[in-house]
Amino acid sequence: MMKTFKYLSVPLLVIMQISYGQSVEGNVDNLPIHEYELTIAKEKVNKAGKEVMGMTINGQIPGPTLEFTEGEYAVISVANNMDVETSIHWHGILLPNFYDGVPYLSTPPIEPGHTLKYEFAIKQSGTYWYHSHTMLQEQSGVYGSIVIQPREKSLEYDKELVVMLSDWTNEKPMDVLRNLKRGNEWYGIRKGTSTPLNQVISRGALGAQLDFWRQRMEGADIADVYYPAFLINGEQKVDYPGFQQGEKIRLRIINGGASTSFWMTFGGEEPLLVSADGLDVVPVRKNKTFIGIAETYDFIVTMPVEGKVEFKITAQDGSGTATAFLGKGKVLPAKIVKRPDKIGMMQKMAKMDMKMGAHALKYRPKKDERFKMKEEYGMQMGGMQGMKSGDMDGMQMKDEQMNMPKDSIQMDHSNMPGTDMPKDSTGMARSKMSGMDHTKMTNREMKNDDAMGHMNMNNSREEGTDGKQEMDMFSEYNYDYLKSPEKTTYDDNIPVKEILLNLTGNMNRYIWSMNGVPLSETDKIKIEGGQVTRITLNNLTMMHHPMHLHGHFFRVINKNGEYSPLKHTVNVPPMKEVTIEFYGNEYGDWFFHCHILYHLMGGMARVVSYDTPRDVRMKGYPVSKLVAETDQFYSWGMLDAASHTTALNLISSNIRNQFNVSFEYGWNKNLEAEVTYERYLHDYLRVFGGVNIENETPKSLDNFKTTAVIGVRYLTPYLFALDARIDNELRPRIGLGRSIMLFPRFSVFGYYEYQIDLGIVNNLPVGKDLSSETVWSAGGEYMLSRNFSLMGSYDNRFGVGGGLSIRF
Ligand SMILES: [Cu+2]
Repeated sequence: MMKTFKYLSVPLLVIMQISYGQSVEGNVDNLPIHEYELTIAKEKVNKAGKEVMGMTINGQIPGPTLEFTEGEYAVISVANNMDVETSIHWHGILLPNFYDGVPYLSTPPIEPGHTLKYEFAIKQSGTYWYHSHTMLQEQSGVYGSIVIQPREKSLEYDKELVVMLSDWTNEKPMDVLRNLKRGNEWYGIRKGTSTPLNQVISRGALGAQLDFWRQRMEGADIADVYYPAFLINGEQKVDYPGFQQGEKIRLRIINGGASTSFWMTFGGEEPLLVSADGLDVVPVRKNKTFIGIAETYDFIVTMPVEGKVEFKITAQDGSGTATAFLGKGKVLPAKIVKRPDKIGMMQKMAKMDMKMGAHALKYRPKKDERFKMKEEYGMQMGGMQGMKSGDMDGMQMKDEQMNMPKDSIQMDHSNMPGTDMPKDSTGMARSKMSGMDHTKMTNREMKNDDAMGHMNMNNSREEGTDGKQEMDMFSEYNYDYLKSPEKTTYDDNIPVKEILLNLTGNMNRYIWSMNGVPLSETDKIKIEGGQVTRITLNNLTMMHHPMHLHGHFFRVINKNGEYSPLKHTVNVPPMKEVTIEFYGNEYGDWFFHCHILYHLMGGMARVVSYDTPRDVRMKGYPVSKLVAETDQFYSWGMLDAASHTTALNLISSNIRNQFNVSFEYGWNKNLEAEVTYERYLHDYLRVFGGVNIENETPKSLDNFKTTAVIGVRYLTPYLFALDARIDNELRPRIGLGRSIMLFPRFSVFGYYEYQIDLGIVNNLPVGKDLSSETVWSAGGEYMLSRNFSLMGSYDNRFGVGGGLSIRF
């Protein structure tokens, strides 16, 4: 009975299973028990040339592979030997809500010194993984793989190898997030992915840059964090010499990266992609393949007669690679994936007339503006009248991606049920259409290319491509190569609930949300058992978001129609729309979130709720604690120690609130200190109030003047920071500041401030004794490291000087 999970297209059986509570699990008493013990501890580890504190499972990173057979009953004890709470989430596993492992939502956290026993029936097979769902612990090493063998083997191969991919930082993950929150440019500089103005201009992209700046965007973005190492099974380079010629090796590849998606390439002959997110797909020969964060893909690699096969992963932004070798002898190299051209992407996007800058933090979070938002922002269809983005996807067909004409899949599905496909020795479904005239298809493709010639947007012309241009700059990310061997559709009679989620984000403040509302300001998404929930994910940001739904497999609607694949994680490319749908056969509350950990912590998450009574065992573990993790205060400071002035700035900020303390002391003994509290009305606008102390009066520098100030701060189009205020003597003041990176590491900045003293409070007639004051400064900053910069500036009060800026 439990086998039905895989093919939710059998609605009758599924409906019969719906009865909330434990009964969904059926009788588990007779299942063979398979036990594991895991211990999570803090330990010194060296993954990237430096010994730092990491978090290990049973003393290792990644943790051990948990192996099961479908039909067993898993009992996994997780002991917490750390001084902080932890948790384990079983990613992609269908299990009772209580054991899903999201602390405070479905499962209690594992307190320091405590052990939690997770137990569930294994109702599926395939490649999955597990990881901590507490804060950023996954980045520190709390992840491992799960392999579940099917009751009956569906694929033929000789050996298998788990391949766990991840990213590694030597920094404390919370420091990484703090640096993202403060907008530190260092990570981009460090990995060479920043796009300073000199490069933009030399590429003739100033117009595009201005277009981006006008919409308050710095540029096209791919990945935010600098990683000194990317890992395969915990190593930057790893050898598996034990495979013999002719053997078929099933690679079970899992992306356990905290914020890195990868391009995978293989040396030797084209590998056979056989499964995605744990479930079998119609096998397809495919080499260069994208793996989003938290996805899993299984490939069967046939060992060559001679040499060892290189398996290479390249971080999506081209900032690093890792390699595994299978076999012995001469290396059969994997294709090199070129670094994406961010300036080129920006130019193309500017040309496509994309409307950016949708709010990541709306003014009125409770007001439903989803559809307005979708209409206003995103891909504007000006340049491609009458075409839907889906059409665009469907039109690109790269030969290298498949050994089967994709086009044919669009034909009448009823004629080609997947089960009718004969299987060859590798278990590959040999398509009836594989003999189809391939040249003809190529001609058609080329015709499409011609028709759309003006929007050819091949942004990564990697080696091995025959130079064919792509329609759409993100088409290489679509899932059209994934086809379920079975129909995945639901019965027409089942009611469908449609949900629109615009994916929104703000790089300046590193706030991530959906529909402009972060997790901390929203209610649960109510869904119903016995219904189909169809979610349209409309990405209005410049980043990819790998969206993961707990406890369910959803259909990712692609060109394969009724045979669209089932997945647990779907990558949504920038400015693209992806529709997923799933059948409600669960109970409880499930997390739905972006699997970039830093985006999840930034608020890009929702609770999907069947609105069933909360498990009594969750008493004392309020969900508000989970929500609060996404709305923490982050604090940072900066000290300028220069020959002409000393300045100190301290900021503490969560999503809506910010505290600022600033202190400035010039060589002429001018002193100004200010404490303000500000409230973000939306991403770009905040109101503030506070106290200002200044000794800078025309008559005497010993005379301190304390004033109360209120005002607004606003991030203008073209990214100017505007500060407009008035003090209790009714003196208005306006300030404007901007910083631009001219060269790698080198930025210029300018600040202008104008204050008028109308003398109103002193009861002088307006116009009499009117004085004004102008303050301005301009300078440059050269970043030495994440925390240090050399700076020099001219200030109209203090003159010329230079010194050191320290970020802490
Ligand atoms: Cu994201």
